[in-house]
Amino acid sequence: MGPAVGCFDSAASAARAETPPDMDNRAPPIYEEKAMNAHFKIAVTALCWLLLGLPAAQAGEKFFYTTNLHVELDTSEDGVLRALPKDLKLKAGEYYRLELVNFSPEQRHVMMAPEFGDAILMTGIRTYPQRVAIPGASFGKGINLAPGARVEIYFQTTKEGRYKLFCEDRGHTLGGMEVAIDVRR
Ligand SMILES: [Cu+2]
Repeated sequence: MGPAVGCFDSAASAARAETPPDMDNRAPPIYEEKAMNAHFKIAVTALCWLLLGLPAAQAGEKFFYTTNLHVELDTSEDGVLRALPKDLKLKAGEYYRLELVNFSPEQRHVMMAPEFGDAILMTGIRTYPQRVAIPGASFGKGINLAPGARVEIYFQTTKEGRYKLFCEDRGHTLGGMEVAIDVRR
């Protein structure tokens, strides 16, 4: 499996290279460097997959994904709580990266999705763009987002179903801070 190691490394790098730049332009230069090689790496990754017939995640790559999801939490000036988009449509068996961003200037949100957490295989959770692991955080125990915090969660969907991602603060959930997650075949 000598050549395969290189292929998996390339696959992981390609996935990272697809990370969108930070929305307020404070992304570290590493993203720009990666982006220059992105097309080449994606081509190499595609070739690896053709040759090996295996997704890179099966080699134990924690931060692998094929689809990026983005959910923004916000508290507007009129006090309305939001989580956007309201619906996420996922496919069973796929690899995802979910970005959670708290745009509330003052409020902390602890996002939960216990049933969804039981229906996936989570492989990694960390802040971005800093990439600091968050030990103990999960959809079951809660994902703590201080004002301005950004967290990325890597997982594979396993079971079909309809799930809810919501803020632990019941008032926030009732105010609209809730996202429906549909997992289908
Ligand atoms: Cu909240």
